[in-house]
Amino acid sequence: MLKPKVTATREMVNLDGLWQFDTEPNLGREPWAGRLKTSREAAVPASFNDLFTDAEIRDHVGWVYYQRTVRVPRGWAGERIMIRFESVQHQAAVYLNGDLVGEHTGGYTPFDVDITDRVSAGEEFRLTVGASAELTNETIPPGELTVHEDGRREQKYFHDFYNYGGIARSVWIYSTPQQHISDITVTTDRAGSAGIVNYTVVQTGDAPVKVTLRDESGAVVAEGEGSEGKLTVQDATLWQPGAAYLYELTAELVDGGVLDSYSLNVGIRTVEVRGHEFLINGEPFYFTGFGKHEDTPVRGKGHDSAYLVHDFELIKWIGANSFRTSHYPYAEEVLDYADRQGIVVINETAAVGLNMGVVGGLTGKPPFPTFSEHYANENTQAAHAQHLRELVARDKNHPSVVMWCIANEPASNEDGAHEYFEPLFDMVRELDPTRPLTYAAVMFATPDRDQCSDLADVICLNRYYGWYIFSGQLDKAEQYLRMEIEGWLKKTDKPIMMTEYGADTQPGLHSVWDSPWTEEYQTKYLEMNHRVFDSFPQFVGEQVWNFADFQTGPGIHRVGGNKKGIFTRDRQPKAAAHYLRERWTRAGNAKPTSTEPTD
Ligand code: BDP
Repeated sequence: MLKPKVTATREMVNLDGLWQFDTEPNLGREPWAGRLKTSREAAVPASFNDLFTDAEIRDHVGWVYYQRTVRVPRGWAGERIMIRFESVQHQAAVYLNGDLVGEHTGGYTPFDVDITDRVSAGEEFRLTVGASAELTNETIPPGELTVHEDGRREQKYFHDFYNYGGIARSVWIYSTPQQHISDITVTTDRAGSAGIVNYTVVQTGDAPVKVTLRDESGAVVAEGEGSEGKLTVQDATLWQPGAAYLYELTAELVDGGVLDSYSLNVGIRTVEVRGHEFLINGEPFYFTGFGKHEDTPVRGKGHDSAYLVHDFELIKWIGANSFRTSHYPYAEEVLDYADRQGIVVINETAAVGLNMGVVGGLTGKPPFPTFSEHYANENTQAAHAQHLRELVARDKNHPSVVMWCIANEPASNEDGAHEYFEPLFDMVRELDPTRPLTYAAVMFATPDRDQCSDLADVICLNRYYGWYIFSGQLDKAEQYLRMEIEGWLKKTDKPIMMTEYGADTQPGLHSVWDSPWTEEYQTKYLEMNHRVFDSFPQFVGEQVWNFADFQTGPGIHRVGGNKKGIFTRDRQPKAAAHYLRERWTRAGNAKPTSTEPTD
């Protein structure tokens, strides 16, 4: 799926800004497509929840409506005209002058609505977008929706981050020629010092295809003809972690003149799992960094370029080389930026909460089986598959993306998990044979209980020894963590990494003892984990939970949100940030070595 772009043959208009906004209680349960009669306006892109002071809006379960008028540029006569929604969380209904013209389920992947036959160049239309953040056991992420006898709707969900809703990313109208390029797929390889760029162009019609590859100075380094081909770049400059280099591939439909033209960035690099190593460009790579969230004050999950730049600056300041898009695909702008900044990304789906054991709490005893009619059933699996197709379609060309993470903490220890996941892993391997696959394994999925590790190329573990178990007892935590890793090494020779480990920390709280919640404890907890990781050559990475504190749903186990951030929600460093900075800066992209404990 091609991101809308201005090219020699394409134009676009951004629809971000203030839209009229209202919620269903004021409008009734029926789909609303009339004129909104309200003085309330909501910012786009942003989650709507934290914008207003009214609790009924913040916690509204059901549809909300956004509305504005849009004028089609007068020069677009005869063009194909589309609306691109980058993210409507989680279900969208799109109305044009009152008619339903598009629907989409899945809040973290984009969709298009073709409005060519419904609008005229130079004229205005009324655009209404319904958004519902409701989650059921058949959506990804899943949730539980109860409609009470009095009509009240109650939403539960099985992840701790707040279930924000609304139009979280940009909206565009854009034009393409009628005869156009509809998709481009690029994969890369190396042959000695040469770089190989394989491309496939999908188009409407059958105009001849011309492809040109330019380097960063704009010089043409390779050319091709036809909708499929292989370009060779002599003495290629590789895309490397921490040293991004991007070529520009331009595809053109040329029949007499240029009918359509589209350009995208290409990073030449290889990714491979060999034995217990994770290789980028044939070199062992050790992941350092974080699980993140798209989460900021007031905007909620709304994309924000200022936070994007600042977060990447902090990632570089702390010496990290990577992050995981926990627990859903991030805005496409984030991946574009990671491509340009040389930051490595593990791209995760929104499949978080496929785990009834987590509902069972620390006992891990599910109230009912996760993989059953009652919860993760055939329809859930179909929604998961659709989500994966949309994710790969959007992100397949990003050099920064080195691995797909199919789910976060699914009940991979329960019966039925393998049957549920195997077809999904097979499908993604077919869609993208170039990238390794993984899932982030929950703590109940110990080496003796996990049933899905054969499906993954890298064993990714989320472990909280020293926090949820043996909290304040770091010696015991270290012993048990070590024992578990040894168990994994007996079971598999695949690379292992920690995709989550962390301790809630209230900035400003201090103690000379091992007291949970203090800044000292967060650092000691990390040091303990690192001593264990550093002693196993099979360990290929560490991503701390979390980059920053983030908003959570209601519940007494969180104090003003999840506080496991190394930075606060407004991005100030806690003490552990300085410790990590020292460790990661020293290591670069190589495996770090432990320093002595700080006491
Ligand atoms: C893990 C989840 C993550 C939570 C974290 C925590 O993957 O989303 O925020 O625990 O409890 O189980 O902090």
